[in-house]
Amino acid sequence: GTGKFFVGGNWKCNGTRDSITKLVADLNDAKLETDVDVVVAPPYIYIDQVKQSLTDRIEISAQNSWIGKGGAFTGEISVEQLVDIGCKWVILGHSERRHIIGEDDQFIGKKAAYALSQNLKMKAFADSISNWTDVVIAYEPVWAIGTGKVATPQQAQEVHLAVRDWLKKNVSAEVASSTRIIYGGSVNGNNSSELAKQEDIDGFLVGGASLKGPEFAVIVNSVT
Ligand code: G2H
Repeated sequence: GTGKFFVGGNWKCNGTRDSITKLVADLNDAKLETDVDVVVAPPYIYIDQVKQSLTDRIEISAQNSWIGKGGAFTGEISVEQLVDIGCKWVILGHSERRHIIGEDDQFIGKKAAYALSQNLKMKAFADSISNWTDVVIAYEPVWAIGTGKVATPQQAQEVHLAVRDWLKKNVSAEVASSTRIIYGGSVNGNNSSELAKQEDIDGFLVGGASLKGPEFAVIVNSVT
């Protein structure tokens, strides 16, 4: 693996004030290994609630951001607003936004460039990146997303290595060796430790299993 492990919880469009209160309490109670970066991504409207109540040990991500500065863009949330409310990260280019909402490479690339320009870090694949230090790449095979069908450690390793080779050829050897490449797609408390043993898997983006605090903690602690 490369550098510090990274485990993100992508809550997607789930939760209520009550369920999130419970989830935050469970996360605050969990004993998390120190050597892992831990981030959770609540729905926009609960970010402030989570920021007010969650331990500083866990950083907060948004699940999306607008492509540029805020203004007359009904229904959108700007990077500046996310930074203002205490968000450190944003997930961009998730396949649900590509396939269901129709975002394409160009649109995602614009968002990525703008988010990075405002010092929001990113977990996503994207073009238009000049500073890779703040980028985490998530590989999620579409057939593994929310299906309960996880990639085998060998399958995931093969793709992570290919992504790293791509970075080496297209960006630089240094970026290839320092950028964290995390796996997503039906990761749970039973399969995370085998996956984490693979050389090129540097952490996880967890969906369904991140909605259960104790299980999410098991995943965080399984990577060390
Ligand atoms: C894949 C993943 C997290 P899940 O999208 O982004 O979700 O773990 O539910 O497959």
